[in-house]
Amino acid sequence: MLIRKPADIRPSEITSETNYINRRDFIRAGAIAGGSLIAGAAGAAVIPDTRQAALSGIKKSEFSTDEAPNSYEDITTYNNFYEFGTGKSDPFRNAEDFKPRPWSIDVSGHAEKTGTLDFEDFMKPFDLEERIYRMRCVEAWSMVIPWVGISLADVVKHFQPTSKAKFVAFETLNDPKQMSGVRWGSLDWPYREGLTIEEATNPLSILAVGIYGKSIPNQNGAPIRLVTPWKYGFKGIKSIIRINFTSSRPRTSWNMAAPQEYGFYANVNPSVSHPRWSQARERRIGSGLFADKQETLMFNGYGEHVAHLYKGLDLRRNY
Ligand SMILES: Nc1nc2c(c(=O)[nH]1)N[C@H]1C(S)=C(S)[C@@H](COP(=O)(O)O)O[C@H]1N2
Ligand SMILES: [Mo]
Repeated sequence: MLIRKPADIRPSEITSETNYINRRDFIRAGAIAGGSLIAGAAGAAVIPDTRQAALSGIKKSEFSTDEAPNSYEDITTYNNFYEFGTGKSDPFRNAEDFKPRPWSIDVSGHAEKTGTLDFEDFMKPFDLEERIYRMRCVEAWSMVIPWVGISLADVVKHFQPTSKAKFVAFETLNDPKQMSGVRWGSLDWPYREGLTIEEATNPLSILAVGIYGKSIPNQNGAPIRLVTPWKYGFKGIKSIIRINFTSSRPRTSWNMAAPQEYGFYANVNPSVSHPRWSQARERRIGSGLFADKQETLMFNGYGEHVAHLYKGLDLRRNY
């Protein structure tokens, strides 16, 4: 985000990304179907990555938007995941061999239940839900993503935080062997994020483990990542290995990197500009290169569920 502004994303770059995808999926489709998909010439729809496992027992949610979701292609090829590079198509290309299993999550801090859990054991107590949410990146682009996830409020309650726990801190895996981007100093690794306990237990907050009914692809934060749809996308920390209940506000990656540009709260707010660009409007990915930008909504349109969390807080100072 420090590195490139939305205006720097040129149409030529998007074209070359599309060509790349068609080439890769052409090769993959050939391997699966013995080359019988030759008719899928340039410009054809990309074949979704069939290696993702289908998830079952997914409940619908009243919190889902009825806006049209972005395509699987948009959601899995236009990403921010600096551990795999800073370009939008880098995570798609560089995370292919990343191993999201076996995986364990360490739960620590002010809670009755703590310890290191295998991913499968971590997941067991919780129900899978579909949550179709808008996602607004601080770089002024947005998508609609049909996540599959578990309620973060359920997760927090399960571990029984004590009265000392005021925040929940998260950390991403930091593995230079698997993540080519962490060999570079683009951020101070590991990627870190955090929420207040009230934010973490808001019904909108989820830990996502899937997209479009299948397990979440590596580039989107496999095997588990945070989603808080009223906040800028950078709060949605990917590939989580650590959850820590803390009494003081945890340090968070983009706030550490540029505190005058990225705050702790990072609530979507069209009236507070980024120092280098306006946040009043956003480009919906997939709407076409010449589509008008759309208006950005306060709390990304989720105010009825979250505005009460910030009563009495000056949202211009506490950005
Ligand atoms: N570990 C980690 N998590 C991350 C990031 C990152 O670079 N590293 N980028 C963030 C940003 S800026 C955004 S907009 C979202 C993008 O999520 P998506 O690629 O699944 O759309 O992931 C967030 N989570
Ligand atoms: Mo972002």
